Amino acid sequence: MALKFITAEEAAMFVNNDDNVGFSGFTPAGCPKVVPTAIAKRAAEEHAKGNPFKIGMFTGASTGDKLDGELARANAIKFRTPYQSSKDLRTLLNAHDTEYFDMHLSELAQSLRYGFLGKVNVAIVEAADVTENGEIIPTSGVGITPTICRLADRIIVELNDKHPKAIRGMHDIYEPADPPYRREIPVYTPSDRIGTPFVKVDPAKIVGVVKTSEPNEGGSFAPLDDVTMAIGKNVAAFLVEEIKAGRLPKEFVPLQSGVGNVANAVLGCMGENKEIPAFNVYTEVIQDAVISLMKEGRVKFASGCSLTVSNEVLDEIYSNLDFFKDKLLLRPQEISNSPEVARRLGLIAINTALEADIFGNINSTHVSGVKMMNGIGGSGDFTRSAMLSIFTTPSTAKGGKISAFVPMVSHMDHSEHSVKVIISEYGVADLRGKSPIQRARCIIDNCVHPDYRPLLNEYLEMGVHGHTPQNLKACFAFHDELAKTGDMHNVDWSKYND
Ligand code: 0RQ
Repeated sequence: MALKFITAEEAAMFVNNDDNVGFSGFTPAGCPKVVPTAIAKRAAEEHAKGNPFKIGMFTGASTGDKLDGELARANAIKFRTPYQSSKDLRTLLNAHDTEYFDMHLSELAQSLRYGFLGKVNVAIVEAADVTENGEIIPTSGVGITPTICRLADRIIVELNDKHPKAIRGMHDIYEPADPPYRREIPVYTPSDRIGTPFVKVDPAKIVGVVKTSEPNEGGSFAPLDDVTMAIGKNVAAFLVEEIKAGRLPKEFVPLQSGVGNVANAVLGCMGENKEIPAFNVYTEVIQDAVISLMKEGRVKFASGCSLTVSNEVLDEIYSNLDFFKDKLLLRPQEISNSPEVARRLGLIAINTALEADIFGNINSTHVSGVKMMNGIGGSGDFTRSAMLSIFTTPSTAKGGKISAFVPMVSHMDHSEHSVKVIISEYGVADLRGKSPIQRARCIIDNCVHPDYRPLLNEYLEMGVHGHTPQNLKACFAFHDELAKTGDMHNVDWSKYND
């Protein structure tokens, strides 16, 4: 069947008010750009005429500004899942102008197939290539592409020539069967290929192909500061000790690491520390540091869901496909983030916390317990199933006025039962095998900023009995004082301990 080439504006006409739209990609990598922008323009025009125009949105994870940003600014989003990191969208969902369902990324594709989240009317996918018989080659991120293409009534392809057709072969597309027919996902090492190099769709559903040369929206990383470097070095030193003590195999195990500056610094420090053997990566986002370590032979293979790299690094990969193609594999998030595979491979999972409590619970999502930052993303998929789950965080935020360590987290994403180790710029708290009070002492002594250690020790000495000595009247005093005075230093326990 011949492909029909259309403009972005024509493509936008296939999306109706109240439709649920699935988008390809994972982080800005692999997301469509010109069609979402045209949909946002269409929404603004309809709103100007007094007509409603809002869509439900399923994506892999966060997206680029040309997707979440444009649609949020046009107030065109009715419902959004599973993860976002857009400033404009964050404003909408914290004001309830957009309903947001924050969910584990590994679960989205199957939740769509099971029908828990409603119909997928349209799939809009970025491609490096598309054939007349319906083979779509994704670009630098996969996300939920195979599932939305299979479930959608209509498929729009954004064919982006910034991504060479020669990346065919860098993807491994596999969708598991649904219960009661599900079998194991047969990934036994990070480099195992289990699927096809393309997404196969019914070509009759492709309503149009939009050609574009829109550049990737890859960001760059902040220069490493003392705090991120210290965290990175602490992680690397801890892992070296674990190998020496025989608690990690000397061949090492694959690594998952979250997104952002701290994660990039941690990987850089691990690569520099030659006591850690060259390792494999089994993760969701492959960042710049993985690529530079691959060039040095320190990372042997990386399996992920996206190349969330800066544009310079993406160009470098595309210019050296002979070197990179057998060392990188991009999979749907149902596979890259599969808890089954994470448990089998025995991953070391390293993710970042917004706040932690002294008993080892983690808040990754809600500022002061109420305002959504981004979402849980893949952190839960990996943390619960990893062989060794680590959370990193700077000990303070906002110039020291906020302690990242508090008596009780104001929202809980990862419980004490899943969190094995916490690391700040001050040191490492190994929580394994410790009771709540032992964990609290360990975190206060090793990770908390010295300014806040006395306050948290006093909290433990308030005379509460029980296995976990939480004072339910005082446990949110840090947050209370932040809200009232703008500084957690001002906590005065006498106000809470009557
Ligand atoms: O605010 O931007 O105004 O300066 O929060 O904090 O230290 O820059 O950290 O960018 O690594 O993000 C948890 C949000 C950390 C991220 C989170 C303020 C701080 C700053 C950001 P400013 P940093 P990062 C893989 C795995 C969940 C998903 C996940 C995340 C801003 O890592 O979204 O792990 N994780 N996915 O000042 C108030 C506190 C604060 C605070 C920091 N306690 N209270 N504000 N901030 N701590 C990725 C995917 O799943 C795709």
